Amino acid sequence: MSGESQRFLAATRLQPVDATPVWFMRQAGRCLPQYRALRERYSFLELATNSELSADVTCLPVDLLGVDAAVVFADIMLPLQGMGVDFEIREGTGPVIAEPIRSEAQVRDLRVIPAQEATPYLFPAIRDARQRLAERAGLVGFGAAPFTLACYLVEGRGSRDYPHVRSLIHSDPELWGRLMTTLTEVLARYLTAQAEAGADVVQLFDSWVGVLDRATFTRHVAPHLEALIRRLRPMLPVVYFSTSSSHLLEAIAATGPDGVSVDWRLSLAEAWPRLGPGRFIQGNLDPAAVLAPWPALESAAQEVLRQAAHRPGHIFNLGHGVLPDSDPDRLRRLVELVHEWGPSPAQRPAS
Ligand code: 1CP
Repeated sequence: MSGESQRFLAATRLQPVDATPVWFMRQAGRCLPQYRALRERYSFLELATNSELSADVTCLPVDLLGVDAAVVFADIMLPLQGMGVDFEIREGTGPVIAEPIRSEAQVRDLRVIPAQEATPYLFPAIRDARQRLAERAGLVGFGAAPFTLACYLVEGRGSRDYPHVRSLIHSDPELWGRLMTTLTEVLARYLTAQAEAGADVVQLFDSWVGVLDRATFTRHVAPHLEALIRRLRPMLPVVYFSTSSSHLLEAIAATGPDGVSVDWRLSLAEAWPRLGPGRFIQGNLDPAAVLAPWPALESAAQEVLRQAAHRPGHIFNLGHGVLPDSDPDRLRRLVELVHEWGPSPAQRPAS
């Protein structure tokens, strides 16, 4: 086995690994002092739209934490830059859309242009990071899933339960469908271009899908998700992430992702059979456990590994992003713990 990218990629193919691969969502842009120092000098968007700095930040956690995969330093909102949607990333709040998209005319005016024109800085950053990482780590490209991008567009900013979004689905399902079709096309282009630039897998972040009931998800969201996944899968593995969505798990699996990232609310032992055979699983330590004293963190991490039970296709991760107050030394120690947990049974020498 020649390197950690092999370990990560082997797990996405459900092949035996020498140790469980591990990376952390939001590992680049939150708790690392080196990232914070860069943020003193540049805004988030200045960093993300500068190919060289973006590649630097992408690679930081591999050097500092020893993780087996890097996640491209970008954001789920970036494709909106090519759609003619004005937004800002506000400190402490996150994305804010200048004029939330709720009318027929606004949906009609959304532009669909080639990804290279919409986000030209991103693809050189991916090519550069891919080259710098070489065999040391896999490279995870990402975008929002269509529903979560629609959440920001329609609601205008993050929300606890997205009432305007749910109301639009029910009051004008036809307009909702058109919005989702447009977003699916934009995301297919955006993620295809990431695959072509050198991403090894792509992750679809559907952070807020848990606000939907199963019937609404199945009827108004799943067909678009399935169409997006179908476009991407011939090129590379697709992993789907969501939170508070255990009521949707079977419906999510039916949309066809290669892997599913599960949050901490559901144990891996319970999630695995519900997702069915042939999928890799990422997860699912509670990010808040990283803030606890080491013995508590250690036992919480061991519990996740026990639940995974060396099934082929486990990639250790948190159940949601790294919390900003996490100590990087803790994360580094956590990576060591996961790697020391031991190889999958197929790789153990016969005794
Ligand atoms: O390690 C990394 O930071 C990797 C790059 C990355 C990723 C994977 C960023 C940079 N954002 C994301 C994904 C992302 N962005 C998600 C999905 C994951 C999740 O649920 O956490 C979501 C919902 C967003 C939207 C977004 N962008 C938020 C969340 C706001 C909310 O409604 O809760 C925020 C704060 C941003 C801005 C942003 N994106 C990334 C960074 C580093 C930042 C913060 C900028 C800063 O103030 O420094």
